[in-house]
Amino acid sequence: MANSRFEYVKSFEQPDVLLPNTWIVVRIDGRGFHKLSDHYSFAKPNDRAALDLMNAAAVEVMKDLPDLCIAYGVSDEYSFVFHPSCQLFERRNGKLVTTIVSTFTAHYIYKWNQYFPGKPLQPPYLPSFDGRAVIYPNSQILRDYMSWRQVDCHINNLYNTTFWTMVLQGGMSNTDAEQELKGTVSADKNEILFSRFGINYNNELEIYKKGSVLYRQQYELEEPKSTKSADEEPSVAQTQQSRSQQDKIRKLRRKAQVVVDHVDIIKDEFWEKRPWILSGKP
Ligand code: DGT
Ligand code: MG
Ligand code: MG
Ligand code: MG
Ligand code: MG
Repeated sequence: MANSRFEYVKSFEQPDVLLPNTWIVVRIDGRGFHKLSDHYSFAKPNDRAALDLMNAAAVEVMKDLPDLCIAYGVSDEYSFVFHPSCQLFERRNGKLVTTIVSTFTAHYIYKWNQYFPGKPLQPPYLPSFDGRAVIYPNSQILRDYMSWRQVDCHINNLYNTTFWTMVLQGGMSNTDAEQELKGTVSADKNEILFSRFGINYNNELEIYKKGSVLYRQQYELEEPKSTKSADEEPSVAQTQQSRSQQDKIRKLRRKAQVVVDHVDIIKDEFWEKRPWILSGKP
Protein backbone atom coordinates (compact mmCIF):
# COMPACT_ATOMS: atom_id res chain seq x y z
CA MET A 1 0.00 0.00 0.00
CA ALA A 2 1.46 3.37 -1.00
CA ASN A 3 2.15 5.83 1.81
CA SER A 4 -0.01 8.89 1.70
CA ARG A 5 -0.53 11.81 4.03
CA PHE A 6 -3.84 10.17 5.01
CA GLU A 7 -2.14 7.06 6.30
CA TYR A 8 -2.06 8.40 9.88
CA VAL A 9 -5.80 7.67 10.29
CA LYS A 10 -4.85 4.03 10.71
CA SER A 11 -3.47 4.89 14.16
CA PHE A 12 -7.04 5.51 15.35
CA GLU A 13 -7.86 1.81 15.00
CA GLN A 14 -7.93 0.14 18.41
CA PRO A 15 -6.65 -3.39 19.01
CA ASP A 16 -9.33 -5.83 20.18
CA VAL A 17 -7.42 -9.08 20.51
CA LEU A 18 -8.99 -11.53 22.96
CA LEU A 19 -6.84 -12.88 25.80
CA PRO A 20 -4.72 -15.84 24.61
CA ASN A 21 -5.31 -19.39 25.76
CA THR A 22 -8.92 -18.87 26.83
CA TRP A 23 -12.18 -20.33 25.55
CA ILE A 24 -14.01 -17.90 23.28
CA VAL A 25 -17.81 -18.06 23.14
CA VAL A 26 -19.58 -16.06 20.47
CA ARG A 27 -23.28 -15.87 21.31
CA ILE A 28 -25.63 -14.57 18.66
CA ASP A 29 -29.28 -13.70 19.22
CA GLY A 30 -32.09 -12.90 16.81
CA ARG A 31 -33.04 -9.22 16.74
CA GLY A 32 -36.69 -8.59 17.49
CA PHE A 33 -37.70 -12.23 17.04
CA HIS A 34 -40.78 -11.60 19.15
CA LYS A 35 -42.20 -9.54 16.27
CA LEU A 36 -40.66 -11.70 13.58
CA SER A 37 -42.13 -14.91 15.03
CA ASP A 38 -45.56 -13.24 15.20
CA HIS A 39 -45.34 -11.97 11.64
CA TYR A 40 -44.50 -15.40 10.19
CA SER A 41 -46.89 -17.14 12.62
CA PHE A 42 -44.35 -19.39 14.33
CA ALA A 43 -46.10 -22.15 16.29
CA LYS A 44 -46.28 -21.47 20.04
CA PRO A 45 -44.41 -22.18 22.19
CA ASN A 46 -42.06 -24.03 19.81
CA ASP A 47 -41.93 -23.91 16.04
CA ARG A 48 -40.11 -26.98 14.82
CA ALA A 49 -39.26 -25.49 11.41
CA ALA A 50 -37.84 -22.35 13.03
CA LEU A 51 -35.58 -24.41 15.30
CA ASP A 52 -34.54 -26.70 12.45
CA LEU A 53 -33.61 -23.63 10.39
CA MET A 54 -31.52 -22.22 13.27
CA ASN A 55 -29.75 -25.60 13.50
CA ALA A 56 -29.20 -25.84 9.75
CA ALA A 57 -27.61 -22.38 9.66
CA ALA A 58 -25.44 -23.25 12.68
CA VAL A 59 -24.24 -26.47 11.02
CA GLU A 60 -23.05 -24.39 8.04
CA VAL A 61 -21.16 -22.06 10.41
CA MET A 62 -19.48 -25.08 12.04
CA LYS A 63 -18.54 -26.47 8.61
CA ASP A 64 -17.19 -23.11 7.50
CA LEU A 65 -15.09 -22.54 10.64
CA PRO A 66 -13.20 -25.70 11.61
CA ASP A 67 -11.81 -23.92 14.67
CA LEU A 68 -15.23 -24.22 16.35
CA CYS A 69 -15.46 -27.20 18.67
CA ILE A 70 -19.06 -27.09 19.85
CA ALA A 71 -22.19 -24.97 19.56
CA TYR A 72 -25.41 -24.80 21.54
CA GLY A 73 -28.69 -23.35 20.36
CA VAL A 74 -32.04 -22.54 21.94
CA SER A 75 -34.88 -20.25 20.84
CA ASP A 76 -33.39 -17.48 18.66
CA GLU A 77 -29.87 -17.76 20.07
CA TYR A 78 -26.74 -19.78 19.35
CA SER A 79 -23.45 -20.02 21.23
CA PHE A 80 -20.37 -20.93 19.19
CA VAL A 81 -17.27 -22.08 21.06
CA PHE A 82 -13.67 -21.67 19.93
CA HIS A 83 -10.93 -23.76 21.58
CA PRO A 84 -8.26 -21.90 23.67
CA SER A 85 -5.68 -22.82 21.00
CA CYS A 86 -7.70 -21.02 18.31
CA GLN A 87 -5.65 -18.47 16.33
CA LEU A 88 -8.33 -17.56 13.78
CA PHE A 89 -8.07 -13.84 12.83
CA GLU A 90 -5.32 -13.50 15.47
CA ARG A 91 -8.24 -13.82 17.95
CA ARG A 92 -9.55 -10.37 17.06
CA ASN A 93 -12.92 -9.87 18.74
CA GLY A 94 -14.57 -7.86 15.97
CA LYS A 95 -13.44 -10.22 13.22
CA LEU A 96 -14.66 -13.33 15.05
CA VAL A 97 -18.06 -11.93 16.04
CA THR A 98 -18.88 -10.29 12.71
CA THR A 99 -17.82 -13.36 10.74
CA ILE A 100 -20.03 -15.65 12.81
CA VAL A 101 -22.99 -13.27 12.75
CA SER A 102 -22.87 -12.63 9.01
CA THR A 103 -22.16 -16.25 8.03
CA PHE A 104 -25.03 -17.46 10.21
CA THR A 105 -27.43 -14.78 8.92
CA ALA A 106 -26.51 -15.48 5.30
CA HIS A 107 -27.29 -19.18 5.66
CA TYR A 108 -30.43 -18.51 7.72
CA ILE A 109 -31.83 -16.32 4.96
CA TYR A 110 -30.58 -18.57 2.15
CA LYS A 111 -32.37 -21.58 3.68
CA TRP A 112 -35.53 -19.76 4.81
CA ASN A 113 -37.70 -20.88 1.85
CA GLN A 114 -36.70 -24.49 2.38
CA TYR A 115 -38.05 -24.43 5.96
CA PHE A 116 -40.91 -21.99 5.42
CA PRO A 117 -42.21 -22.71 1.93
CA GLY A 118 -45.09 -20.39 1.11
CA LYS A 119 -43.92 -17.78 3.64
CA PRO A 120 -41.51 -15.60 1.69
CA LEU A 121 -39.43 -13.12 3.67
CA GLN A 122 -40.84 -9.61 3.55
CA PRO A 123 -39.17 -6.37 4.62
CA PRO A 124 -39.13 -4.99 7.23
CA TYR A 125 -39.45 -8.47 8.79
CA LEU A 126 -36.00 -9.65 7.74
CA PRO A 127 -34.02 -11.82 10.16
CA SER A 128 -30.88 -10.28 11.62
CA PHE A 129 -28.70 -11.22 14.56
CA ASP A 130 -26.51 -9.46 17.08
CA GLY A 131 -23.48 -11.08 18.65
CA ARG A 132 -20.86 -10.78 21.35
CA ALA A 133 -17.73 -12.62 22.38
CA VAL A 134 -16.98 -13.63 25.96
CA ILE A 135 -13.83 -15.41 27.08
CA TYR A 136 -13.68 -18.07 29.79
CA PRO A 137 -10.42 -19.03 31.52
CA ASN A 138 -10.87 -22.80 31.85
CA SER A 139 -13.00 -25.70 30.69
CA GLN A 140 -14.91 -25.95 33.97
CA ILE A 141 -16.21 -22.40 33.56
CA LEU A 142 -16.88 -23.05 29.87
CA ARG A 143 -18.97 -26.03 30.88
CA ASP A 144 -20.78 -23.90 33.47
CA TYR A 145 -21.57 -21.42 30.69
CA MET A 146 -23.03 -24.23 28.54
CA SER A 147 -24.98 -25.54 31.56
CA TRP A 148 -26.33 -22.05 32.19
CA ARG A 149 -27.77 -21.88 28.67
CA GLN A 150 -29.28 -25.38 28.92
CA VAL A 151 -30.87 -24.67 32.32
CA ASP A 152 -32.30 -21.49 30.81
CA CYS A 153 -33.72 -23.56 27.95
CA HIS A 154 -35.39 -25.94 30.41
CA ILE A 155 -36.85 -23.21 32.64
CA ASN A 156 -38.19 -21.18 29.72
CA ASN A 157 -39.56 -24.20 27.90
CA LEU A 158 -41.41 -25.54 30.93
CA TYR A 159 -42.90 -22.09 31.53
CA ASN A 160 -43.80 -21.52 27.88
CA THR A 161 -45.24 -25.02 27.45
CA THR A 162 -47.45 -24.59 30.50
CA PHE A 163 -48.46 -21.03 29.63
CA TRP A 164 -49.42 -21.81 26.02
CA THR A 165 -51.23 -25.01 27.00
CA MET A 166 -53.33 -23.03 29.50
CA VAL A 167 -54.10 -20.45 26.82
CA LEU A 168 -54.51 -22.58 23.69
CA GLN A 169 -56.03 -25.72 25.19
CA GLY A 170 -57.44 -24.31 28.43
CA GLY A 171 -58.99 -21.24 26.84
CA MET A 172 -57.50 -18.93 29.46
CA SER A 173 -56.58 -15.34 28.69
CA ASN A 174 -52.86 -14.50 28.54
CA THR A 175 -53.20 -12.36 31.67
CA ASP A 176 -55.00 -15.04 33.67
CA ALA A 177 -52.46 -17.70 32.72
CA GLU A 178 -49.59 -15.36 33.56
CA GLN A 179 -51.20 -14.49 36.89
CA GLU A 180 -51.70 -18.12 37.84
CA LEU A 181 -48.14 -19.06 36.95
CA LYS A 182 -46.65 -16.25 39.01
CA GLY A 183 -44.54 -17.69 41.84
CA THR A 184 -44.98 -21.34 40.76
CA VAL A 185 -42.07 -23.79 40.84
CA SER A 186 -41.29 -26.55 38.31
CA ALA A 187 -43.34 -29.16 40.19
CA ASP A 188 -46.43 -26.90 40.07
CA LYS A 189 -46.13 -26.47 36.31
CA ASN A 190 -45.65 -30.21 35.78
CA GLU A 191 -48.77 -30.76 37.90
CA ILE A 192 -50.87 -28.23 35.96
CA LEU A 193 -49.85 -29.87 32.67
CA PHE A 194 -50.55 -33.38 33.93
CA SER A 195 -53.70 -32.99 36.01
CA ARG A 196 -55.52 -30.52 33.75
CA PHE A 197 -54.31 -31.49 30.31
CA GLY A 198 -52.99 -35.04 30.68
CA ILE A 199 -49.59 -33.88 29.43
CA ASN A 200 -46.48 -35.51 30.86
CA TYR A 201 -43.77 -32.89 30.37
CA ASN A 202 -41.15 -35.66 30.18
CA ASN A 203 -42.72 -36.79 26.93
CA GLU A 204 -42.19 -33.43 25.20
CA LEU A 205 -39.63 -33.48 22.37
CA GLU A 206 -35.98 -33.46 23.47
CA ILE A 207 -35.20 -30.62 21.04
CA TYR A 208 -37.64 -28.42 23.02
CA LYS A 209 -36.54 -29.55 26.48
CA LYS A 210 -32.79 -29.67 25.91
CA GLY A 211 -32.05 -27.35 23.01
CA SER A 212 -29.54 -28.35 20.31
CA VAL A 213 -25.89 -29.31 20.66
CA LEU A 214 -23.63 -29.34 17.60
CA TYR A 215 -20.28 -31.08 17.61
CA ARG A 216 -17.97 -32.91 15.25
CA GLN A 217 -17.90 -36.67 14.97
CA GLN A 218 -14.58 -38.06 16.17
CA TYR A 219 -11.89 -37.65 13.52
CA GLU A 220 -8.70 -39.69 13.27
CA LEU A 221 -5.16 -38.70 12.50
CA GLU A 222 -2.35 -41.12 11.68
CA GLU A 223 0.57 -40.36 14.00
CA PRO A 224 3.65 -39.16 12.09
CA LYS A 225 6.69 -41.38 12.66
CA SER A 226 8.84 -39.52 15.17
CA THR A 227 12.59 -40.21 15.24
CA LYS A 228 13.54 -37.76 17.99
CA SER A 229 12.81 -38.07 21.68
CA ALA A 230 10.23 -35.74 23.14
CA ASP A 231 12.57 -33.60 25.27
CA GLU A 232 14.73 -32.42 22.36
CA GLU A 233 14.24 -28.87 21.09
CA PRO A 234 12.08 -29.00 17.98
CA SER A 235 13.96 -28.08 14.83
CA VAL A 236 12.59 -25.52 12.38
CA ALA A 237 11.69 -28.44 10.13
CA GLN A 238 9.73 -30.02 12.94
CA THR A 239 7.92 -26.79 13.70
CA GLN A 240 7.06 -26.60 10.02
CA GLN A 241 5.88 -30.17 10.20
CA SER A 242 3.79 -29.49 13.26
CA ARG A 243 2.30 -26.58 11.38
CA SER A 244 1.43 -28.86 8.50
CA GLN A 245 0.13 -31.25 11.13
CA GLN A 246 -2.09 -28.44 12.42
CA ASP A 247 -3.31 -27.80 8.89
CA LYS A 248 -4.05 -31.50 8.59
CA ILE A 249 -6.10 -31.39 11.79
CA ARG A 250 -8.04 -28.41 10.47
CA LYS A 251 -8.73 -30.27 7.24
CA LEU A 252 -9.91 -33.33 9.16
CA ARG A 253 -12.10 -31.18 11.37
CA ARG A 254 -13.57 -29.55 8.29
CA LYS A 255 -14.38 -32.97 6.85
CA ALA A 256 -15.71 -34.48 10.09
CA GLN A 257 -19.45 -34.81 10.17
CA VAL A 258 -21.26 -32.22 12.30
CA VAL A 259 -23.82 -33.88 14.56
CA VAL A 260 -27.02 -32.19 15.79
CA ASP A 261 -27.98 -33.67 19.16
CA HIS A 262 -30.56 -32.88 21.84
CA VAL A 263 -28.95 -34.24 24.98
CA ASP A 264 -27.93 -33.27 28.50
CA ILE A 265 -24.68 -31.30 28.47
CA ILE A 266 -24.80 -30.46 32.18
CA LYS A 267 -23.76 -33.89 33.50
CA ASP A 268 -20.23 -35.26 32.95
CA GLU A 269 -21.37 -38.10 30.70
CA PHE A 270 -21.70 -36.06 27.51
CA TRP A 271 -18.15 -34.70 27.84
CA GLU A 272 -16.52 -37.93 29.07
CA LYS A 273 -17.93 -39.85 26.11
CA ARG A 274 -16.55 -37.25 23.68
CA PRO A 275 -13.16 -36.14 25.02
CA TRP A 276 -12.10 -34.66 21.66
CA ILE A 277 -14.56 -31.79 22.05
CA LEU A 278 -12.72 -30.17 24.97
CA SER A 279 -9.22 -31.45 24.12
CA GLY A 280 -9.43 -30.03 20.60
CA LYS A 281 -7.38 -33.04 19.48
CA PRO A 282 -8.31 -36.01 17.34
P1 DGT B 1 -34.03 -8.88 21.13
O1 DGT B 1 -33.29 -10.19 21.20
O2 DGT B 1 -33.77 -8.05 22.32
O3 DGT B 1 -33.83 -8.15 19.85
O4 DGT B 1 -35.62 -9.22 21.18
P2 DGT B 1 -36.37 -10.58 20.88
O5 DGT B 1 -37.77 -10.23 20.54
O6 DGT B 1 -35.62 -11.41 19.88
O7 DGT B 1 -36.35 -11.29 22.31
P3 DGT B 1 -35.57 -12.56 22.88
O8 DGT B 1 -34.37 -12.91 22.09
O9 DGT B 1 -35.36 -12.32 24.33
O10 DGT B 1 -36.65 -13.71 22.78
C1 DGT B 1 -36.83 -14.51 21.67
C2 DGT B 1 -38.20 -14.30 21.06
O11 DGT B 1 -38.34 -15.14 19.93
C3 DGT B 1 -39.33 -14.64 22.01
O12 DGT B 1 -40.24 -13.56 22.06
C4 DGT B 1 -40.02 -15.82 21.41
C5 DGT B 1 -39.54 -15.84 19.98
N1 DGT B 1 -39.33 -17.22 19.57
C6 DGT B 1 -38.16 -17.90 19.51
N2 DGT B 1 -38.38 -19.17 19.12
C7 DGT B 1 -39.71 -19.29 18.93
C8 DGT B 1 -40.56 -20.36 18.52
O13 DGT B 1 -40.13 -21.49 18.25
N3 DGT B 1 -41.90 -20.10 18.46
C9 DGT B 1 -42.40 -18.87 18.75
N4 DGT B 1 -43.71 -18.68 18.66
N5 DGT B 1 -41.64 -17.84 19.12
C10 DGT B 1 -40.32 -18.05 19.21
MG1 MG C 1 -30.92 -9.82 21.85
MG1 MG D 1 -33.70 -12.17 20.28
MG1 MG E 1 -33.18 -14.72 22.52
MG1 MG F 1 -10.93 -7.04 3.30
